[in-house]
Amino acid sequence: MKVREAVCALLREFELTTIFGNPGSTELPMLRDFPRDFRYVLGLQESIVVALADGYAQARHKAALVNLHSAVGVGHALGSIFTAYRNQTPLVITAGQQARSIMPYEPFLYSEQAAQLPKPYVKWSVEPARAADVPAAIARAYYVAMQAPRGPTFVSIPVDDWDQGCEPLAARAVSTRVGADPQLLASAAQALTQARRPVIVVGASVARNQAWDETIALAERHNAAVWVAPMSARNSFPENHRLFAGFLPADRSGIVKALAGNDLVLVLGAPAFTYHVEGHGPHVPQGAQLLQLTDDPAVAAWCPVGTSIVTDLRLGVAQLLALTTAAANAPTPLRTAPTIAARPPLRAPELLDDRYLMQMIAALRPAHSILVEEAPSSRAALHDYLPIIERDGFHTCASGGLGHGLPAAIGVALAQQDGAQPRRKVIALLGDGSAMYAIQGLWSAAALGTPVAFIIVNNRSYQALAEFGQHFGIATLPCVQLGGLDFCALASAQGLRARRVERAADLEAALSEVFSATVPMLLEVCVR
Ligand SMILES: Cc1ncc(C[n+]2csc(CCOP(=O)(O)OP(=O)(O)O)c2C)c(N)n1
Repeated sequence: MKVREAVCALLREFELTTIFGNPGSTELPMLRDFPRDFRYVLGLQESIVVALADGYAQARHKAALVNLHSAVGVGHALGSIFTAYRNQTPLVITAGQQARSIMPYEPFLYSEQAAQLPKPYVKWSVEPARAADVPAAIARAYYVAMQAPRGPTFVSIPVDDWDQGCEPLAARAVSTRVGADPQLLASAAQALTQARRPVIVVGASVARNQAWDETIALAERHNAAVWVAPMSARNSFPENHRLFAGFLPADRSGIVKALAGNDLVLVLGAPAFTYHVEGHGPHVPQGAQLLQLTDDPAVAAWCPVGTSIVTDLRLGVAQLLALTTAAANAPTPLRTAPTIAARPPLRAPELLDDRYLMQMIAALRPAHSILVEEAPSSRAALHDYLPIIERDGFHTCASGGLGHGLPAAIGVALAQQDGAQPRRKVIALLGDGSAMYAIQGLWSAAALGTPVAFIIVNNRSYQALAEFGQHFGIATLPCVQLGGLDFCALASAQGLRARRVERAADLEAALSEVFSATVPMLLEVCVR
């Protein structure tokens, strides 16, 4: 059979029949006789293509397939590939390449070191030695992408390979989860049972490994306060739970201060810890023991103190539940966050601000809706006024790279459209600066008809950077003022309905409209 037929058959078995791509001449033969059961999702620049696929894969807890244009297309995609790597999102990324017979003559579009180009931010990368090896390369790329820790893989495919002959290849069962060392886990269980006052820190792999219920049960069993790990990209614990303690800062002394008074810090599915600023001194409070369960052996290896156990989080936490008993006198957990219900509601301000916006979104958002956030300086307001209480209800990027949120939200919404039940409304909460890294993603939302509610928090600046300047003692920066951007025009130019709000009095009606829309819609909220 031809390589194209063998690959299509394999992709069907892997449920990879949606191709997220942006085509060029070197990819066209892949698309000949495009099968009816396949779908091509077009993104208008490669960084958007990869982020679309990232959101889609995360929402489905399955791999997604990407096709990029040879060298420059991969180059455009690199930022999003880095983010997918940090997000641990399983992506099989293919890219076109020039024909094998003319490679010696440095042809137009040739990527001389194609397999090297996306490294080190792919887990495996190859340009197969022969056309006949392409199906096996794609199969391996899929299995590696799905193995823990999940992540992107890359296959460069010369344009003339698709019509060459090859042997068919059947999909195999290859395990995707790892289990803990039983001895280490037993001693961890013992330490947890004996702890006077344990505290839990949850990270994104609790959500990625679908360990939501197990984590709640473990926290309740040990009456342990639960903090969210610094910069966590997913939600892993209900923020209205009595044991929810809040969000750890990304600096060392702040973490030690927040966790002080606990004798055991159990970190689930997170690095310990992600720092954003320089810090010194201990990593955990004096006298506290650190226990980490992580699905990433590299994260286990660089953890500075304590015991690290490599395991799938769902398996590992379920085993801890099986091995531990509740402490006889469960102590009162230290320091839980004031519940949002206990916070006095904000009155409508003269000039709109992000805190009031978050409060209104919390009040009006559709039940079960999913928030995809990329609005850096509004994080604190989000934490304080917009609680995330349901599993898989929140996404942001783990890399800190802007340009992910807008297309990722479309990918998450496409997964809802594709039959995830119940269908959940997707709200993309984006800073004005962030939105501009991927604004042409709106075109894909319009083309797909995915009913994302895009909310732009327009403060006309890179506010987070203006604020971060103070950390370095810099009062004013020459590069943080935006302004002059008309998001309604940018949206309607790409086929989206759009509306702008400047006064608090108009916010409720506008939010209600964008939340009930059955098509993608953008709401630009001008805040001070
Ligand atoms: C790809 C990329 N480039 C630059 C940055 C640095 N950066 C961090 S926050 C920020 C400002 C974002 O502005 P906006 O989305 O308007 O949100 P605000 O800070 O105003 O809340 C920038 C540029 C980044 N994180 N990623």
